[in-house]
Amino acid sequence: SGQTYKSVLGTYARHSAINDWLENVANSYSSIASTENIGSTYEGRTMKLIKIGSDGSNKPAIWLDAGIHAREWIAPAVAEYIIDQLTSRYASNSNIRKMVDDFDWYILPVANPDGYEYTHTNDRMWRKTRAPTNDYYCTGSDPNRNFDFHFGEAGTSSDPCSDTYPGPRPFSEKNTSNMRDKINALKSRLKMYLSLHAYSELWLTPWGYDSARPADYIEMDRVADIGVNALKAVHGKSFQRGTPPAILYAASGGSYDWAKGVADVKYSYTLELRPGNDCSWFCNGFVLDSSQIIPSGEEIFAAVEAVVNAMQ
Ligand code: ING
Ligand code: ZN
Repeated sequence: SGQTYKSVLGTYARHSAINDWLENVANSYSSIASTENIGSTYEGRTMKLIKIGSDGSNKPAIWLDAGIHAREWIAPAVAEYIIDQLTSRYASNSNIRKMVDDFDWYILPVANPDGYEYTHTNDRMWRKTRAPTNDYYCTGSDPNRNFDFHFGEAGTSSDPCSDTYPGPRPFSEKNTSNMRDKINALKSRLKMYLSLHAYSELWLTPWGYDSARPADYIEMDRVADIGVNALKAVHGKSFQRGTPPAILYAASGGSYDWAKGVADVKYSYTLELRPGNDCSWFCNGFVLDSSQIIPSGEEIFAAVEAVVNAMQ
């Protein structure tokens, strides 16, 4: 009725359309949802966060971000699915009502808006930010190497032209420093930090920087196991769980390592969404048909619900 916005659900939408849709969700479900601009990017785009939670002060909180890497389009689309589930089904589904009554959810669906837009307009395979480096010919730092925890160690390159260039210094990128400031403001309430990436179908436990294990690794792994089992029950996908050095590659300065190691968020995971590594040489895992968005959203939402219920 007179709505001029277009739903982004099930599509790979542009950043401005996603921001407009977030405003519409907040207006449509204003008793449980509100948006907040956590800052702007190098190119001046607004980083819009949606908070979903029913009334109550000092509630435990969950953070979820997606799209730190520009080309991983499935991740923002799945974050949008989760936002829609938590809001549109709050009134009718008792499990969802409990999730929103018990926790405040802070969801940032596009954590690297400049890079994301660049993948729509110029280079589908762009990964990094779009801020200049000290090399005139090479743009962008890897935002998932730019956090201030073991900065510039494993899995990084000092070459600004590299896709894993961590930046000149920790939090040199506006999108990561905006995330830092908001997470720090919430941090005593944050019980879980989730970061959506793609691809390979992995549930990554801390740490990413090194094969050292956190003191509570057994508990991290227990809850991750509950997540991958709930995920598999939806469409049969088997996500492998483990630390990046054990099942992928070591990489330092990642957001989830910082969330656990510095912001002290106990449960911290990075998820690598669909597709798996089973496509052959002619397919590109970052280019996933949009028919996969809703099934991916369904399985990830079930997993998120399960891990939130499993936290101690
Ligand atoms: N993968 C992640 C990356 O940033 C990762 C994997 C995350 C490793 C966090 C270590 C720590 O390289 C993708 N696809 O981006
Ligand atoms: Zn990524």
